[in-house]
Amino acid sequence: MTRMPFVADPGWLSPHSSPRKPDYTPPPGAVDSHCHVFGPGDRFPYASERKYTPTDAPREKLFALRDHLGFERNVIVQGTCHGADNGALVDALRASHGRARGVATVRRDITDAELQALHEAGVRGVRFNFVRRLVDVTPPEVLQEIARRIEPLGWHVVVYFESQELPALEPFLARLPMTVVVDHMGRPDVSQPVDGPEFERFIRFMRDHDNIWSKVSGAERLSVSGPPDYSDFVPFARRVVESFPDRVLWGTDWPHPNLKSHMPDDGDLVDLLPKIAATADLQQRLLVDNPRRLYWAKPYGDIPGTTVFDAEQSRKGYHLNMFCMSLMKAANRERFKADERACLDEWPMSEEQKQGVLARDFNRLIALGGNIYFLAKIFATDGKSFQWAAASMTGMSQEEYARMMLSGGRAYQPGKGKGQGKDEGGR
Ligand code: 0GY
Repeated sequence: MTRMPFVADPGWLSPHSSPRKPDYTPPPGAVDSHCHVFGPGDRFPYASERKYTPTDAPREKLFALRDHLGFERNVIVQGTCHGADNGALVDALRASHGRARGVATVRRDITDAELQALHEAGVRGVRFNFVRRLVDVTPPEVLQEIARRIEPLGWHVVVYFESQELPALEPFLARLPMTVVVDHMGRPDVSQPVDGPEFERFIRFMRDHDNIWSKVSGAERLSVSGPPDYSDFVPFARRVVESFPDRVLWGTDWPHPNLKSHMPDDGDLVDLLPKIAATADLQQRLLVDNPRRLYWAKPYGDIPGTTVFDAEQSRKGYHLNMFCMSLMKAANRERFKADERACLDEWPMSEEQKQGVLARDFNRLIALGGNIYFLAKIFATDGKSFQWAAASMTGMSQEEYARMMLSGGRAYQPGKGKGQGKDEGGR
């Protein structure tokens, strides 16, 4: 059966066809935490209850933009034009090979098996939308039930509302037992003072409830002064980032649905980041640490002193570990000994990985995807043993380390910090 092609709404603005390369380089691992995929409509039809029909914004274009702007990952948020049919979202998540997570829209009658399938595809949250021009509002008792259903999966809730709705929504949102992420800072009027009553209300909301996070996105939607600087938007986002550095996310909002005034150049939006998050530390938290915690948390990520060599670590360390294996050959060992730097430069490793090898910093190399069984080729090339390497990784001399191991190994003593075991170093 051939489907009728969808026709975008009259005057619909499509995303920028060739955004410029931003001057700002996001930190390694940066996440665009708010973006969408729309269609293509002939594969993933738009929902009958939609309030707008967009131009297609398929996953290939989103992933190309991610690479062009210097991001590593995406969080794809279900757009209202797809209703509760998460087909396009799931397709994009699967095609991302773990580099995208999703926020879905679900109905109360979704089965546990369907929720589990969404989880396996990479969904980590649901979206509750209170913006009346986008959706028919769902009653709070239904949302409450959905929240109860998703809680066991460790998911969170993303909410979209207009600033005037906050007082009415606050009791409901604050009572939700999970993290609640507010889109676009609850859409403040940025022509008002940043310390005026409306935005103070939002800041107080975040201060009073530590389950509330905010996306400091939406410059192109909220700004009155407009591109390329969006200068009236910046102080609002900056205030939220500086007040709650561990509860903020940022996203492009590509493909920018429903814009009327202009279509932003996504390069301009990325160049706002150092103004919104003025230090490298704030940028790291906003773009890497916070989204990682919310979307890529590993159930085994908090085992003390242990980095599990999983698929992600293996991908990260692939070239490093292949370099290590090259040292199995005597000729390669000789070349490495003759000029370590030149030899490392033949491999497409990160500079951090190369520095780790040069410094023989094996803890750092494990964090960067190295596997100790491969890294062993480095210290074997130096004529060193496993015992020497293990000692170097604990900050002990080889003799101290050997004594500790011979007298029973490191013992855990409640109340004592790491490395304070009774037998440690025989001291
Ligand atoms: C956004 C904002 C809008 C639309 C949607 O799902 C959507 O339709 O989120 C909007 O029109 O303000 O964040 O994409």
